[in-house]
Amino acid sequence: MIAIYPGSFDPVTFGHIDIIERGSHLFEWVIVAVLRNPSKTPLFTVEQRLIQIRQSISHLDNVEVASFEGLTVDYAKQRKAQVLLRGLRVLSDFEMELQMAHTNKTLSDTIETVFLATSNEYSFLSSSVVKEIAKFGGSVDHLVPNHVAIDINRCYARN
Ligand code: COD
Repeated sequence: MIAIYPGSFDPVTFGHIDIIERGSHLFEWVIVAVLRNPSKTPLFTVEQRLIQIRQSISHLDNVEVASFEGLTVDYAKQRKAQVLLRGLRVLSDFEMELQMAHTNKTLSDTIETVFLATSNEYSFLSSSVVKEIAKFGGSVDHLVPNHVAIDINRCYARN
């Protein structure tokens, strides 16, 4: 079974990587799909994020990293994926994720959303938290892979 793990990944964190690793044990093939969203101003370009994620998951041989535009379900159909993989951290995630899952179900009846609960140690972790800490000069070494921390520090050092 093929699963798509869609997201912004701006930047990828240990929380995302944990979901990817666990998803790779459950599904034959996992496609980490970075949305090209022209209405958002990300910290990293899609191309930078693709490189960051690829370096982070190079130890997994059934995971691919790609970008997509438009609706996630359309991309899933195009890639012949049956599952949308999503992570759940806190109750507020659940509300948003459930709404998204229901919306996607109305768009495609054949694609199911599967949720993985965050591992305890990453339950507080989000890309926004990482950016906030780095912006104010804190260390993010324990939250993202080393190559991503270097990219983030370079970004904020310039600003
Ligand atoms: N532990 C576990 N899971 C985590 C953690 C963590 N520490 N951090 C993040 N996650 C999970 C998130 O809950 C999410 O499931 C996933 O990782 C990705 O997170 P983000 O923040 O990088 O990405 P999102 O949630 O901003 O991605 C949103 C999409 C791009 C998937 C969504 O906007 C989308 O599908 N857009 C395309 C248009 C579309 O199809 N719209 C209709 C559906 S509403």
